[in-house]
Amino acid sequence: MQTTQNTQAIPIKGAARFIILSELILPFILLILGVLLGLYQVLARAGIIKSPDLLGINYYQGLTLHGVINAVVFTTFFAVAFGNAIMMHQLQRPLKMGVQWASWVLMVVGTLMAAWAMLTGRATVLYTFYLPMVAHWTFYVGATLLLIGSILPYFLDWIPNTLAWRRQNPNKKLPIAVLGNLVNFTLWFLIILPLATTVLFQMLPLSLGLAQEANVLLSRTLFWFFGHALVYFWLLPSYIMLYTMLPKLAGGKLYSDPAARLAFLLFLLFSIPVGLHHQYTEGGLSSGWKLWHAFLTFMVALPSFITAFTVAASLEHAGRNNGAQGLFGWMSKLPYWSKEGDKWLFAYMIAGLILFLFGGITGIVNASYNLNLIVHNTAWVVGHFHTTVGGLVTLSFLGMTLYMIAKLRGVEVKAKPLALAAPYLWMLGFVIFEIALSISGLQGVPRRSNLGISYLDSSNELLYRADWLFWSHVGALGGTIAVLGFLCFAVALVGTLFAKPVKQPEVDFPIAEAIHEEPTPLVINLRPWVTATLLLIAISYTYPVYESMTSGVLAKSSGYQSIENNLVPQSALREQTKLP
Ligand code: HAS
Repeated sequence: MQTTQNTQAIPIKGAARFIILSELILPFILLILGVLLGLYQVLARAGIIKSPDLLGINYYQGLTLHGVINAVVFTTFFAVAFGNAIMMHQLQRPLKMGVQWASWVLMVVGTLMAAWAMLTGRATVLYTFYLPMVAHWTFYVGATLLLIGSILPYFLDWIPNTLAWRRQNPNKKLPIAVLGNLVNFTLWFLIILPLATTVLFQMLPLSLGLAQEANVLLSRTLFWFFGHALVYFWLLPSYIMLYTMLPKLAGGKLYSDPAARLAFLLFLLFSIPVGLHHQYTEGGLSSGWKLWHAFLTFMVALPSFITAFTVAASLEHAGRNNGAQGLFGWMSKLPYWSKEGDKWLFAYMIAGLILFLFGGITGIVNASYNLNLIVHNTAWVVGHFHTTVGGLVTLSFLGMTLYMIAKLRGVEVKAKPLALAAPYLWMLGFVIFEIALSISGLQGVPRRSNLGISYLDSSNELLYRADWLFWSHVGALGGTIAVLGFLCFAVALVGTLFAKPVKQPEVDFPIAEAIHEEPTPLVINLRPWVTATLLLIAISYTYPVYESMTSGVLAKSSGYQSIENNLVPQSALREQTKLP
């Protein structure tokens, strides 16, 4: 089979250009609010802001907006925009505009509905939104429209285009980026199904008053069926960039084409049957099944270890190409600060990779059944996800957003020094934040708590914990540095957005060639992988779902009192959160 990575730029104009550009710009506008609310969170948690709300947005409402905008809306829009562009580029086929418009309208309307519900305090349910918390129906319908809109291109545009490409190129391997993107959206489709089940049959009826009760355990099991694989839906676009673009940006080649394909296929296999690792402490599920999911969670780290090796080998190759000597000399011959051409994009990926080292180590700790009992629901977990989704994922998405906007507008990236400083400030900020939150977590600092009006309020004799103060302040410092990085990025992005075009708009990516391209049947035939994936999901989830249905606790039992709390007006909520 021949190699197939397309490296030709494709001219783009009209509706296709508008759709991809707006799918990048709209979430970026929301992201500004999401990041600023993140700053409020970290300052409130450190007790630097001592208030139950900021500008009328209370702590939990802000936390919900921060999580939903940053982790759900920004990532979903980006995945679709990037998927559209990479499929066009690698298959050299136009997008199907009817499908794209339908997808765009559904995603935008859905986002606006959910944003309205959150901003008006009708959906203060955090980004995980599982029962027993209940939001206004517009939140669920909005989220559903966003998800349906995001999956349409996969079924009605990318799959038909891939099949047409296959017919024209029977002897060529699917380009790696196409494989990665299709794996990602296959995963997306499979995990939307359990989420839709709990949203449509449990949450929405409760919210509309059509049902009075729901099985909370079942809802959570279905949510985490979706919820952990969701993190790989965020991660895989970054991995596509690491495998297909980073080696070229660094000045070299991808070390191994089959290793890249194997990593994506292993994600398909292992991303889903691991959800119970979020429920180790949850009663009603037997420990044998939790242990099985713990085992599979270690397996899902395998493709990331493969990636660490393959990316490091590709970077070593690039460093030696750039003239490096000795065992580790290659590390100093990479274009960390290069402003030449598109090489500035390297900074976003390498800074993300360094953060991901922390995210990976903390993830393995989380996965360990016994260690998880120490860190669960503490600040430790917050550190973990700010170096994974907040680290590699956000940095690569931001860098690629800037890169794609420049190409789609036919302009040069503006304020390159700021664009280059941004990822390193973000990285520095979140390394500090991660260390601080990990230590805080081990001290027992809870996550999702407004510490400023509770444990870190010195006037509160009952709760005050002076020993939590130092690391919370260090965390606030880290968060503030990261927000500074974001502001640098925002200046470069806005400059690029309004710069005068100097060339034809195009879709173009710096796609690397591979050093090793040996034919490897294991990673070419997709059918066994899909079959094994469905089988493993069935084995891992049949009994836990049955157990949840038979031993789940109902939402109105005495352990859960918050359903009404989430539907009360803001003024009443504020009264309730006031401490004596
Ligand atoms: Fe996680 C909780 C386990 C990866 C996101 N995770 C979360 C939550 C989020 C999240 C958002 O087992 C919180 C959910 C909530 O709100 O409750 N996670 C893992 C494991 C991995 C992992 C085992 N997580 C991610 C990724 C995320 C993400 C990726 C987002 C994108 N996570 C857990 C568990 C929990 C959890 C438990 C529940 C905790 C609890 O109790 O609530 C693994 O996939 C990680 C594997 C990663 C590696 C790292 C490989 C390193 C690489 C970098 C190489 C660097 C180079 C640079 C080459 C093994 C690829 C070279 C440098 C030069 C200078 C040249």
